[in-house]
This record gives sequence, C-alpha cells and structure tokens, in this order.
Amino acid sequence: MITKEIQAQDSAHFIHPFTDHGDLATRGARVITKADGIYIWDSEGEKLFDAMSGLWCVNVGYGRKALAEAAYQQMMTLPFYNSFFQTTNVPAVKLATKLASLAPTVDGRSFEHVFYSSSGSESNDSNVRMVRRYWDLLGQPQRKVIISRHNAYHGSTMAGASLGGMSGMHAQGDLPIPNITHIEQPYFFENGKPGETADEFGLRAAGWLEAKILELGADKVAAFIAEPIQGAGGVIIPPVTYWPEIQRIVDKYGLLLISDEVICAFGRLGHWFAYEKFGYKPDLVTFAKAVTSGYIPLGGVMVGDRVAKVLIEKGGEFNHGYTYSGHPVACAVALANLEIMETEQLPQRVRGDIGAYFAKRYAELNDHPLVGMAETCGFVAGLVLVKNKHSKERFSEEDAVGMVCRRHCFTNGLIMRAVGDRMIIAPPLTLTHAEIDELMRLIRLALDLSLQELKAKGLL
Ligand code: PXG
Repeated sequence: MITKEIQAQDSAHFIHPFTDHGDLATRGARVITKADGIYIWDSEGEKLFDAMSGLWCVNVGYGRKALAEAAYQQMMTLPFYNSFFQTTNVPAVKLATKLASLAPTVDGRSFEHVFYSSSGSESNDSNVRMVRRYWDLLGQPQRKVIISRHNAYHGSTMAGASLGGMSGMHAQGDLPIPNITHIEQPYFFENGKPGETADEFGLRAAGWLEAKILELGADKVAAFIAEPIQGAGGVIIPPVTYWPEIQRIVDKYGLLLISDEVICAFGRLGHWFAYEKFGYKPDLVTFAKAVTSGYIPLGGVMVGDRVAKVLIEKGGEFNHGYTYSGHPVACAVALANLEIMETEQLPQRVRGDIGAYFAKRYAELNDHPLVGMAETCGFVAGLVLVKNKHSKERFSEEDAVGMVCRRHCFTNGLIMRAVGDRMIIAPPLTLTHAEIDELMRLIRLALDLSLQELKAKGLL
C-alpha cells in the first residue's frame, strides 16, 4: 500500500537523475527505506546486499551512529555559516588540516590546501576555473585546452559532463563546451592488439596523450584530467605501465595533472588517495562521495602547492565559490568518518589480508563461461560478459546482456551495476571474510542464471 502510494507520488513529482521516466512510470521505482552495515531494505521488506556502497560512497557501511551524532552536535552548535567574507568555521579548518595531513607528498610536491564544494561535479567545475586562472596568472592565457578520455565520468554539470567522455551525455545539451577534448581510454580487453601484452598496451595508450598534445600544440594545453581507475565507465583498470608514462608526458610538456578521485580516494584502493597507489604526482585531486561515506554531501579539491602558490601569491581575489563551501555540518561528518576509517584501519584492510582475499575470490570468477575477464583493484571490481571466452567474442548492444545479469542480481538480493556488457561492484570497505563469501555466492548465482537465460534465448 505504502509502496504504491510512494511510487505514484514519485512518478507525479520526482524527476530522477539519468532516468527514462516513461519506463519508470510503468514499473514503479523501488522504494529504499532503510540500511544497516552492508545491507539495504526496500518498502516490501526485501533485503539487498549493497555491493555498490550506495553509489561508490558508503565506505564505512551504513548505520554508523558516530556520523549521525557528529551531524546532530554540529547542527546544535553551528548548523551553517558561509566562508566567503573573511569568516571561517572550526570543522572546515580541522578537516582541511586533516586532509592535508592524509594526502601524501610525492617527490616534494605536497597538498596543503583544500577547496570545498558539495559534489564531485562542482569540484571539477572548480578545477576548470582554477586551471584557467593558474595559466592566466602565469602569463600563458593561451593554455586553455583540457584533455580527458572517452568514457570518463567527471560529473553532470556543464563542465563536468564536458570533461567526462560519455557520448550519451555529450549528445544532449551541445557538449562538450569549447577547449575540452578527449583521447581513447586504456581498456586493454577492448583495445589491446592481438599478441600485445598489457604492459605494451599501457605504454601505447599513454602515448595517445602525447599525440594529442602534439596535435594541439603543447603551448595550448592546460591540463590532463583522469580517474585513476575509470569507475562509472565500467571499472577500467589501466595496465601498470600506464600512469608512469602519463606522468612522464605531463612533465615533459608542463601540463597540470588532475586526478579525479571521487571514487578512488578514502581507502577504496587501499590508500587515502589513489595517486599514491599508482605513484604519480597530480597538481589537483578531486574528491567527494566517501569523504563523508555519502552520509551528507561534501566534495572538494586538494590543491597542490604548484597551483596554490600561484593562486594565493599572485592571484588576489579568486571570483569563485559556493554557498556551501566548507559547510560546517558536512565537514564535521567528514571528520567523524575519517576517524572511523583511521580507527578501523580501513585503507590498511583493503591493502592487506582482506583485500587479498577479495581479489583471490573475485579472480575465481574467471572460470565462468560468461566471464571474459574478471579483475579487481582494491575494493573495486569489474568483469566483462562475453559470448565466447576463448575468442573474446562480445555480445551485441541489443542483447543487453548487462541488464539480464543485473536483473538476476536484483531478484536474488544483490546490487551490482551493469555498464554495457560489464558488471561492476565497489563494496563497503568493512566486508568480512564471510561477507565476501556471500557476495561471491550471489554473483556466481546471477552469472549462472544469466547463462541459462541467454542460452534459452538462443544468444549463446
Ligand atoms: N568524478 C567521478 C570520478 C565520479 O565518479 C563525479 C565526478 C561526479 O560527482 P557528483 O557528486 O557530482 O555526482 C563522479 C560521480 C555510476 C555513477 O553510474 C557514478 C557517479 C555518479 C553517478 C552515477 O556509476 N560518479
């Protein structure tokens, strides 16, 4: 009864993100009502293993009282004040100090400053503003172009969607905006040549950046932006040779490097920040999502010394900012969240024993007839569904194989994302061995049921 009523109101009044509302109205949205640990429940009482952590957010798991208490205490003390007119607030300062201490220094390049927003999209808009201001202040205003990658996701604002490389998003709203261009992604399974090793492919894929810089003219290029691992694009994990070669190219031509870690930071890959894992040296690092484990919106940019020095020492007033930049309640929740991650040593868990167990169990999926390649990096994992694992023959788009598998996940109590023919997960970092076993049982069940259905449909 409640479900039908909420669904009717939902259809009548709520425009959802990335949703076909005609389709949604016919089936009715699933109403999620509560959550605890790694599980969510819907209004029909059904329990689901949330292997996507909400949407790459809930790294500490659901139901953490400490986060609710931090929000309550802060709301009772100072629920809001802006930080525009030479004022500040204690949680925003403490969080910036904490984040600066967590961001590792690489080759003498450190992160002492934070710019706050409320989301990943806004943070990437801020990146565009900061990059352009940086080059203007250095007397190189012609350095305007930001290079990104096809199938990247950097958000849904005008700049975020333009930086992103999603063709479906570009097709709506005349995007990308000028001075943003894209190179191909480092997807070995799809773009590796016969006989080429992953390491060779990684170097070749990084070379696309150099080719693009030379095509545009190095003096025109302002920055390169990339996710350490492409998340929404289907968990595309680059070969180990990729990032060092990107760093070499970025250094050679003097570009700024933006590491969009909205998904990859805060323990997801076993480190506070993912650039540490891959050993590169970004100038700007985008964060959001797990900084509060999604309990309240907060995003921002770690501003490296190279950029901060110019903006602060030469820049005067930077005409950019948001009402909620440094929101005291969001920052208080983030501090409590980071404290949980530190106390429970969540990055270390992912890097250590539990991460190794997750990787080992997930790799077992490679024996499944539908799986072309299953791989993990920390606590993100992806697999590609194939028609023939030996020839690597793929399904066609019309087969909608990801949707078939996702439906079997849903009906058996598992949230796993489908991106085209890829199935992806990013579970909470708190998973126990037993929960990993349960997760693998559910994934294998969905794969088996998908195999049966695809055979019955004559697609195999
Ligand atoms: N950068 C990255 C790397 C992201 O993953 C954003 C920026 C934008 O963040 P906001 O907070 O503005 O949404 C993201 C967001 C998916 C999916 O389908 C992924 C995201 C958002 C929505 C859907 O996997 N990531």
